[in-house]
Formats: sequence, structure tokens, C-alpha cells
Amino acid sequence: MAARFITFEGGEGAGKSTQIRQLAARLRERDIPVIETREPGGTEAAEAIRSLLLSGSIKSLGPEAEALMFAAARVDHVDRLIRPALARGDWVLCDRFFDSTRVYQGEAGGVGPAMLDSLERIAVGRCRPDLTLVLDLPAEVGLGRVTSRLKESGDQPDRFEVEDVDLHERRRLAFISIAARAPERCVVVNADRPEAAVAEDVWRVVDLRFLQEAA
Ligand code: T5A
Repeated sequence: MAARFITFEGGEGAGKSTQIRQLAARLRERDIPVIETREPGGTEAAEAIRSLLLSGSIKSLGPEAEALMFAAARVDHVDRLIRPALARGDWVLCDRFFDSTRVYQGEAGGVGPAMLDSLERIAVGRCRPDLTLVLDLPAEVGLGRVTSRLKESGDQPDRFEVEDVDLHERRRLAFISIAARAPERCVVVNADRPEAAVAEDVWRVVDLRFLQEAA
């Protein structure tokens, strides 16, 4: 069976990590080799850049500089982890990818499409997702989940989690608009439901697109 590259996108607390774990488990039950990864991050260098970005210490440099940093992390992630994994035949499930840059730094951050196109060409090249699942829910619900998780863990919110709900709602609409412009790649899933119901929808899409086709 061909390797598949599946990205999960959406707002804060949409349930991307949760759904990646569940999908990975179901694929492994079928003896499909799976790599779970995330952006920014996934390699040593990219995780170091992640710490810098999420700490907020370079926020003052502005969204263009942040877009460059996200792209630098992506170059390493694609070159050292994603592309080799796909070449080996592994499926790659990635928590956020270039759509997040389009939304956070682009549509909601003011970085222009020409710069984003160039960064995408450099960092992603032809390593494009076969499927993007956009987990959609009201920003307020996602932020509520993040707040509960932070209360439990005692962690502090990151640079993006502290931003106001209106900005997060604009990002939500930007993800929906990307999905509408790329219907062959993107599927929007209603994530404002119990985990198991969301997981069933995710599975249905993956099964229909890739597993039944291969049977
Ligand atoms: N960013 C990223 C950019 O600005 N540009 C870029 O190019 C990229 C790649 C990354 C930040 O960087 C920004 C976007 C982000 O702000 P992050 O910590 O990785 O930071 O942020 P998120 O990806 O948003 O991670 P979160 O953990 O906040 O969200 P998830 O993964 O969507 O949610 P998850 O699965 O961890 O769940 C959150 C909580 O909700 C519960 C979980 O148990 C957990 O406690 N939950 C549910 N509760 C009720 N019902 C459900 N269906 C639930 N599903 C999960």
C-alpha cells in the first residue's frame, strides 16, 4: 500500500493531537507503519525553534520573521523526517503543517501571499499532504479545553494561546476558507463533539479515501 501523508489542522484545542493518536492506533491495528509528528517540531532542530517561537521571545520581531522561523523548522522536518518516512513506506500523521502558516502568519497575521508562496516552495516543495483534516469548532470551546488542560498540568499558556478569542475565531474562518479552496485535499470535520464521534468521522474519511481504494 502506498505511503500517505495526512495533516491535521484547526484552532487551539481542536483535538488534533488526540485524533492523531486514535487514528495512528487504528492504522497500526491493520499493520500499517505510522509516524506521528507535529509542527513546529518533529526533529531536534525544529523542536529547538518551536521552543523559541512558543515562548513568545521573538514575537516582537513581527509575523514575517516568525513565518521565516516556522519555515526554517519545516525545512528540517520535511528533509529529515517526513520525506524519508514516506520514502520508506510509512504513513505520516502531522499535527499542523503549512496551512497553519497560511492562517496564523498569513490571513490573520498580515504576511503576504508572495512571501508565503516562496516559503512553501522552499520548505515543502512537492512533499504535499494527500489529505488534510480540518478540525472545526468555535474558538471559545477550543480555548476552554486548553484552559482546562493547563489547569490540570500547571503549565503556562504559550504565545498564541493568550491571544483574544476574536483573533482565534478569524483563524477558524481562515481554515474553513482554505478547505473550501482545496476540496480535493481538505475535509472539514465537526470537532465540537465527543472524541469518539470525531474519531469515527476521521476514520470514515481515511478508510474511504485510502484503505477501500487499496483493497
Ligand atoms: N503555529 C503553528 C503557527 O503560528 N504557524 C505555523 O506554521 C505552525 C505550524 C503550536 C502553535 O504554533 C502556531 C499554532 C499554535 O498556536 P501547539 O501547542 O502545538 O502550538 O498548539 P496546538 O496545535 O493548537 O495544540 P493543542 O494541544 O492546543 O491543540 P490540539 O492538539 O488540537 O488539541 P488536543 O488533542 O491536545 O486536545 C486539547 C484538550 O482537549 C481535550 C484533550 O483531552 C486535551 O485536554 N479534547 C477534548 N475534549 C472534549 N471533546 C473532545 N472531542 C476533545 N478532544 C480533545
